Amino acid sequence: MLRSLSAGESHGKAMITILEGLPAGLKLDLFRINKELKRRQSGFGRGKRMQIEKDKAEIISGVKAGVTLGSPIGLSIRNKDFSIERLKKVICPRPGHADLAGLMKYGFSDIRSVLERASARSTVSTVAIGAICKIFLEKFNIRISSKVLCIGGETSQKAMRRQIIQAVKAKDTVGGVFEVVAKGVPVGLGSYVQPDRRLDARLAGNIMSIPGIKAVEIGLGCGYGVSFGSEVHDQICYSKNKGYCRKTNNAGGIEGGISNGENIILRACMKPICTLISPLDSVNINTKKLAKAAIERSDTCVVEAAGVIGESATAYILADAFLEKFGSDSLQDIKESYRIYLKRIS
Ligand code: EPS
Repeated sequence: MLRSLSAGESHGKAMITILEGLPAGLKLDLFRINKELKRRQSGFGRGKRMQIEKDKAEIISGVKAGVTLGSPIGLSIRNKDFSIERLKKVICPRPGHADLAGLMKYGFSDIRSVLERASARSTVSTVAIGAICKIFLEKFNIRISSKVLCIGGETSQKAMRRQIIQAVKAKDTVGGVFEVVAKGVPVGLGSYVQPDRRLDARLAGNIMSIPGIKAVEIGLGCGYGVSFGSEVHDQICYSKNKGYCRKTNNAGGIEGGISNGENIILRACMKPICTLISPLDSVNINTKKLAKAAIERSDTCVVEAAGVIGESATAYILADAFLEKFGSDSLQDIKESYRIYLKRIS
């Protein structure tokens, strides 16, 4: 079973994360991990922090001569903007962020104490461990990608870009929808025997844990709500060379909480970033008087980056489910276990 823990504030010394449960014998490519981190920083509409940080992971533990030991993998990504002790106090909570709820929950007098950890900067850790999980999954020809489906309701590249430019001009922000697809996933990951073992529940939960995500769909998603069963359930077929297959994939590769061998397809909605340069109404937490929300350096649109983070969140769950089914001590044993399984089901 995979376990991970992350720590670090947006303007603290570093973002650190530990990934426990990966097998021994996996060659880790640091260049590949850093390439994923660079993808996270990209996208039209990203903010000025992305010009400051050049996120690179430093492997602290769990690896010898570039190969995993089966012990916890510790990673550190330093913050070039290490300024937490000298940043100004924040006293007007931003609608949509953790500011007010966090202030009340933890009893702070400065919203900065909330936003430092609530910041989307924490997704650096998600992508660092997600990159490692991708490297593991690719040993079994499982590959994960993402694409932006819409921004501000527009779906063509040109119109999406126009929406972002319009948001910049209006000192506003804009959200959208991205899709993650996992190919090569074998039938049999996850299980219906317990709610917390259902693969769809685990995937949806991990995608939903990305800051700013407000909806997750699998396959046809809410489309099922406006259809008859005869229109949407994926009819089953069989062929000598492919074995069991489906004529359609409305289920998005998961039935009964178990991967069914089709592509796993997820869609998620990333809300518009909460910091607006033309701020919304809020309340000064000291005077309780009406005030404009705080303005923090931020992005105009992060939907493309959210797709990259969504890939990592998906990779983590699929790697966890894969290890749960085929063992997790050594890559060599897992490969043998997988070979025997594929032979049996074919
Ligand atoms: C981000 C880091 C943050 C923000 C942004 C994304 O850095 P800073 O606050 O120093 O600019 O730019 O965070 C948010 C959009 C948010 O709402 O928390 C990052 O690394 O992705």
